[in-house]
Amino acid sequence: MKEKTDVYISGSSFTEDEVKNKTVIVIDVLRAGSSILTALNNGAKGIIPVSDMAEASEMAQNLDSASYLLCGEKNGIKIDGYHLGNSPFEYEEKTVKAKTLILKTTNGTKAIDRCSGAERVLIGSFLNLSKVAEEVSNDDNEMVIICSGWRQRLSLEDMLCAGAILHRLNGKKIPADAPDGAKVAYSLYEKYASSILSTVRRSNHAARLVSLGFEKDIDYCCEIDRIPIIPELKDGMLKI
Ligand code: 3SL
Repeated sequence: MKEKTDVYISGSSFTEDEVKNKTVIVIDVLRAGSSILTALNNGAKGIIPVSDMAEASEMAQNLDSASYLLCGEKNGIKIDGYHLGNSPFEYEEKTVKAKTLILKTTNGTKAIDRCSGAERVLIGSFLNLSKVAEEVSNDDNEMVIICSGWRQRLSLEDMLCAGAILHRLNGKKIPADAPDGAKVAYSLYEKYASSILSTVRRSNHAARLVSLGFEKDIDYCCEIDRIPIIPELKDGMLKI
């Protein structure tokens, strides 16, 4: 039973104590979570999520230069000197297979990093929606969902995805004593369940991505259950 599951609205809206010893699902639909799923599904060996560029360079220094790719964005755009940006379409098999990726993004990888004291850290997205719900339904730990959001603020697409996970876990009714965050996410999903893509397309972050030329990323990131795998953080690296 997951009736106590709380939902946090951004990567900075929780304390590290609030995730300690729990199973955490981190969501960043647009686009870090979706890129992580794509890269691992295309054979990347693992992904090291980092909070900033200094940490990324430090990680890179400890790896053989042929074995890793530096990946990430600043304000949605590939960082100068990095191999890849943060569009899932860049994470093709021919590029990422057998490579370790060091990934720095504005919100998603920071949120993941802040969960390092949790018992389990899983990546959830529309791309692996049913799989991640199934995984946590068999897990006895207390659970929380962290929406990465955008610069300490709520993102519609992440809350909607959190609601979709809760809907799969709770069925047609959320318990009366569920935390408010869970009720809000659940209700949002109930309202927009039949129009996920068009709803996400109207979100603030989708507008930002369209202005940068990444419109097709939005459609891709909203595909339900396209990649049924579970990335999990183990010793600082996301793997399947
Ligand atoms: O904030 C993040 O972690 C990114 O996913 C943002 S972007 O979609 O690459 O702009």
